[in-house]
Amino acid sequence: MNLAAELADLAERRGWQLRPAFHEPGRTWTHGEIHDTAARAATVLAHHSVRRGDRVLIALHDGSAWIVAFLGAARLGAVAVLVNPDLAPGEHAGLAADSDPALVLCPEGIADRFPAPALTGEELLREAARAPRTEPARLPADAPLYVQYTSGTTGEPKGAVHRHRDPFHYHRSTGWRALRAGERDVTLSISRLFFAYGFGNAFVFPLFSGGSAVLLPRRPTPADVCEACSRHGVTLLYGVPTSYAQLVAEGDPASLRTVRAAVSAGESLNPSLAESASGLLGAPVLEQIGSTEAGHAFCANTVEACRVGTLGRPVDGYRLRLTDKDGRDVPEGAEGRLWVAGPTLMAGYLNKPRQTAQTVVDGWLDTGDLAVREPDGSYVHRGRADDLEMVGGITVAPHEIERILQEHPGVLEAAVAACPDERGATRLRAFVVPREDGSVRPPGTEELLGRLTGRVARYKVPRSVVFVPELPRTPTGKLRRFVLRRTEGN
Ligand code: 3SK
Repeated sequence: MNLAAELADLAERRGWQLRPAFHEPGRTWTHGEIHDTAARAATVLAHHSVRRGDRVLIALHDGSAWIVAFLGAARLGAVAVLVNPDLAPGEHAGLAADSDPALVLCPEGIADRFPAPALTGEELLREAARAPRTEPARLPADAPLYVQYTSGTTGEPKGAVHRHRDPFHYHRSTGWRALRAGERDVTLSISRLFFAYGFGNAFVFPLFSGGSAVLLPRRPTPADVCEACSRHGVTLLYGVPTSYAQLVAEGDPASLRTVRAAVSAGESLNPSLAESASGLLGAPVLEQIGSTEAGHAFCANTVEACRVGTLGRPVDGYRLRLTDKDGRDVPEGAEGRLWVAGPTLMAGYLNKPRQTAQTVVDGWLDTGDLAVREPDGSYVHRGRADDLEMVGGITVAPHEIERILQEHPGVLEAAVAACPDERGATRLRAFVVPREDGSVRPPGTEELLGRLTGRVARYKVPRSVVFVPELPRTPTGKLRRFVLRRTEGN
């Protein structure tokens, strides 16, 4: 099989050629144009010495060149390495050293960061317009298709390898069964194409369902989201909790009327934020969880069944387990470490057999998350297993405290970290983003800390509260707690 060829055949069989596939500023590409240009882009890549099995590093901003580069590489049997174009020079050099690409596709002006020859997206599209089509390489279904780097909240990036067959499952279990993504849908994903979440949302689902996606070169602001929604009639919006918080503060409900469902991932979604975002959009906000190593979502709320405050149920084809510290299954209602088994677990981390063996054990992927299974089969996220703060020699799970702070209607987001006080001792400090849309009175320190009294042990009550406009996060929306820990003050 070959993913690029299968998608092109699907578009032909279903008569999608003239339907819009990708809207970028200034141009809409149809499904037919995308697949035809990709078949020609494969020839361009071959002219630039890319062979079956070689890697092609794609560090382009979201747009048609990204899509065509990915499908062109897949058609040849080459492996796309998906990289954030906005990384620092040393970070790009590190990923290129790890993945050893035969060719790099990157924006103008940064080619000298990479030892391999490079083309810009504009050059690829220009050369593809004149090139003949290349026949697809016939590959086994488990041939490697792409490498996606985990962004990581700390530590070195690891490249998860996924196969040609994996996107079929992403679409069947999440795109179709959870979201009913179809021909009439217009997608907007805050998460970029090089992330697992954005890749499924804005590349896989539209191509498998005959719908379309809006591709913006930069991560959209709330004003961009509103503009894209009114211009293109977006029906499926994919964001992270912070983007929904910003949209609630600044979004214009009239321009968001076409949204039929919104999805939130990357971090736990505070139920009061879910309610206000849902009120703004007039549509459900469906929380889900996935990972780069699993490829896409493995537990999700669906358009047919959504329970706010939960991650929903395992998506079709995936199984979940919760274990205690000795690896034994925990009973319903008890917190445990979350493992997932399913058809799209990564083939492994590139060049890292030891880390692969630590992460995938007997076909089960260690997600590093903590969760509880409820009687109705839904899962509730309880933070990261390694996300523990140490105060006075005692470990504290910040998630437990944050959940209570976030129950206050005037709190948009809250995070807790162990920070040094003026004497150098470590104290818990809460960082709170107040809701500033005028709908509720902002909370005071006493009031917030008072909510914790009696609900958590005294040593878990933060010594101070700092009000901040936003929390430091990775581009996928995960909290960078280590940045908070470095904050000085009382
Ligand atoms: O970050 C997540 O939880 C996620 C959700 C859906 C798909 C992919 C990812 C990484």
